[in-house]
Amino acid sequence: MRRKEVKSYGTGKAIEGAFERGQVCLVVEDLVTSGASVLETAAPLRELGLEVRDAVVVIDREQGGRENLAGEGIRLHSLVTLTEMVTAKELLEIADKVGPEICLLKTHVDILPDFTPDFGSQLRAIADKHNFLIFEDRKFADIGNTVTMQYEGGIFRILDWADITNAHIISGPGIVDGLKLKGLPRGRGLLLLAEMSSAGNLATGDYTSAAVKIAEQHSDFVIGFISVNPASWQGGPGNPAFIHATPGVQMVKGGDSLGQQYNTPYSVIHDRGSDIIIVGRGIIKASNPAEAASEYRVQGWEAYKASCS
Ligand code: S5P
Repeated sequence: MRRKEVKSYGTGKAIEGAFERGQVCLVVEDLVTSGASVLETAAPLRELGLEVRDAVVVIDREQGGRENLAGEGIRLHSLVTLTEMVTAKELLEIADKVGPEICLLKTHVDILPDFTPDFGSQLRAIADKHNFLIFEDRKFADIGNTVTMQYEGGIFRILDWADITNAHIISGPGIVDGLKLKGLPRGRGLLLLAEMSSAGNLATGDYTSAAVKIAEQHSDFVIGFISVNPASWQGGPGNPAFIHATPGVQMVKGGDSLGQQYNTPYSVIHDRGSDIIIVGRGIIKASNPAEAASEYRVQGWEAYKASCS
């Protein structure tokens, strides 16, 4: 074990443990950014004659750590890399920056590598400061009894901090009854996935109509839909009080390599009759997320004004 601070009392040793010169020592750390911390550990180990050739970390933040360590003769092994991952800390920073531009912040708490129970209250404070709602994109899909527990319990306690969550209707209306049991007394709202943006998805035709029917039967708790083209729904999108939120939005039409399909803000709001554009990578992967969020907001608003005239 390497002490970060060498105490003057006790043994006063930076490195504790049973070892002999010439033995190989594997460095274990939680996270590597530039690799400086691993190198700080390797130096005193090497001074004592231990060989350091490899380091194992949970998260490689891909900010030069691998290369810097290789330069010092240490091979990096990581369980996950952060190219695709946003940490809770980064999410809170982004939330504060994009806050003035958005009406809702949609989260996936179960992908945060550093989630802690105070995440919800921290995000809540930012939401209150900028006056946006929090939408946890949990996509519940189980039977009513199970979702009551998934909504309220576990480590995420979604019910405590998310204004809105969403559910598939694959399991039938019982899922809405279950979520409503917990959410309605807390003033929460639910979006039903009536359509999806991904290629080949099965939420079409009768399935979409069934979502509308279930929403109408639970209009005290269901506030609207995740939809892609509500203007084209057979029999119409139902009660005009329902909100339509549409994912799969970028500035240009296209898609990703895993089935996502993108439409433009104009197409979504003006042509497809939706109310809210849901933008993921178009904002969080932008070099300036606040600026990107502002552009999406303006384009969405212009499209809305065009559809009013
Ligand atoms: O049908 C859907 C429903 C949802 S909620 N298609 C989606 O893409 N989503 C979510 O919207 C998806 O989970 C992701 O969080 C976001 C789209 O992200 P983007 O990076 O492709 O814009």
